[in-house]
Amino acid sequence: MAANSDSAKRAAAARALDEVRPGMRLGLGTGSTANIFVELLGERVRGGLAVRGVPTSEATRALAERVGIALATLDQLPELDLTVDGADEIGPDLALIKGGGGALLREKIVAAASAAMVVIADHTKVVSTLGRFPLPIEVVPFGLEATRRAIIAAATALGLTGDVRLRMENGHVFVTDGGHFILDAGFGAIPDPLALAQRLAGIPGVVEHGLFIGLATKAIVAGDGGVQVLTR
Ligand code: ABF
Repeated sequence: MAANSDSAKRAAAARALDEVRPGMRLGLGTGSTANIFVELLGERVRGGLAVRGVPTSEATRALAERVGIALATLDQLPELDLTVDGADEIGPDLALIKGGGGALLREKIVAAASAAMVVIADHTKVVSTLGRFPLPIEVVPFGLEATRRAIIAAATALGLTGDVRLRMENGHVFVTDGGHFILDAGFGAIPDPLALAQRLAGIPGVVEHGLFIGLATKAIVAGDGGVQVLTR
């Protein structure tokens, strides 16, 4: 059915629209798959569907405004009904790696404020063990090298090794919407994501990491075989 990645993303995004009810307060994700969802949602809104959205990035804010979705801040709507977002990897129990797009901090805050989180993706994102995709870790610029070493030490304690690299973009350090940097940690397979998440959360310079554990309630995954719904 979904012959390529784009049509798979579209199929997953379209299926996620079935989760949306009138009056819902929605978290709006970031990335190319979430963008398709926002565009499709915009079509529904222009057809009369009343919802309010909280964007997870400035990029999503701009897109959602353009397609006519009524927006609010998370302070105005601190409890959301549903967040629909993409992911870089979907592992067992719907544990995720997110942050390839650099929006992981707002994405996690918004997901945590939502009663449900639906992940939309093409089937290539589903893995049996997280870690093929380098783990994004958002850090404060102050003490960057000390924080980087603390991350390596935390991983080493769990038997994980690999490069931890500062994310660059067009020859400049990538800066998040929150004014932080991102370290991409290529640890390879992460057999115990919770243990790593707990250790990373204990490092002072780490603002947030891209392991989303216990947040996704459903994943809608599309590929050549059609659309599949995964639950925890
Ligand atoms: C966001 O966008 C991120 O958390 C993730 O890094 C990325 C996925 O993007 P895409 O849908 O373009 O693959 O969801």
